[in-house]
Amino acid sequence: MAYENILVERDPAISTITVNRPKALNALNSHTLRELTQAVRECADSRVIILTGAGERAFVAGADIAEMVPMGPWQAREFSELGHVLTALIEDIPSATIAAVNGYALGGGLELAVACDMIFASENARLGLPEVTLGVTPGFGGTQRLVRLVGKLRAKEMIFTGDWVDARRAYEIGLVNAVVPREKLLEHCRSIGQKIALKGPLAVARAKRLVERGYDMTLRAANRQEAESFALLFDTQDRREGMSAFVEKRPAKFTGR
Ligand code: DAK
Repeated sequence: MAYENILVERDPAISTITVNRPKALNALNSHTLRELTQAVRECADSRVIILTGAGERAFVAGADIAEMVPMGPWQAREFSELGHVLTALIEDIPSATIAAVNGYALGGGLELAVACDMIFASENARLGLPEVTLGVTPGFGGTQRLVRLVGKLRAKEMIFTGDWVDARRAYEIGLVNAVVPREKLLEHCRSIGQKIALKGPLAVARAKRLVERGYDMTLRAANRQEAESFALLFDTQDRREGMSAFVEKRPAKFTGR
């Protein structure tokens, strides 16, 4: 499918989706949110999806403020829904998702990143939820997902003050997996993606689901779900291949069955 505001490189192993509105620092308007949702659906059979922003300055500098200016409550609700559909989809698909944060990740941009399974940031990255500066709250799940990553105290400080953190501080508070030089960011994300793509596809997809669903469950229920998943995987070709390959001292060739 042809897209206007995003670039999509689709590949069975690692797909890359780039938000491509560099003149607006890749701000997310509704059209871009719809395109991203469509692209993530299209790439959901890839083992890994990398999300990043075009240009040198921004991953995504937030929801598009110009588009939000004339909105009333009903349009705002619909706009927020677009963000929630996209971020929930990112969490639900079997692909591992990696945010390559190459500059500003503000507001809706940070909310997009924290819906991903991993976040790698370039040294120039700045991350924050400045919505209160505009008189609104985060609207794409930021109040919930940021808390789960960095804890209530730090999340509240970021959300109530609207202050950004730099990449080093983001790493210190557990908001990003690692900080890498700008020119090495995509290469680094791809190398992590390649490692994931070599592992058992069913196992990685199950592990993602267990982590995501487990958050909303009691520890007991989540552990029971883990035991059931573990048992189910024993009936797969991938499990037989993975264990045989270990015993035969060769790399495993997984088929996802
Ligand atoms: N939206 C629209 N355009 C943006 C933008 C944004 N978020 N961020 C940057 N731009 C545009 C600028 O308007 C400018 O366009 P021109 O004037 O050149 O046409 C261009 O990108 C370059 O930006 P600057 O000239 O401002 O560049 P600087 O280097 O001076 O500053 C900056 C960079 C990132 C510090 C600054 O652009 C900035 O503060 N941007 C806004 C960051 C921000 O506040 N982001 C959060 C947006 S609010 C909800 C639903 C959703 C949300 C909330 C509620 N509900 C329904 C409840 C989500 C909210 C947000 O994400």
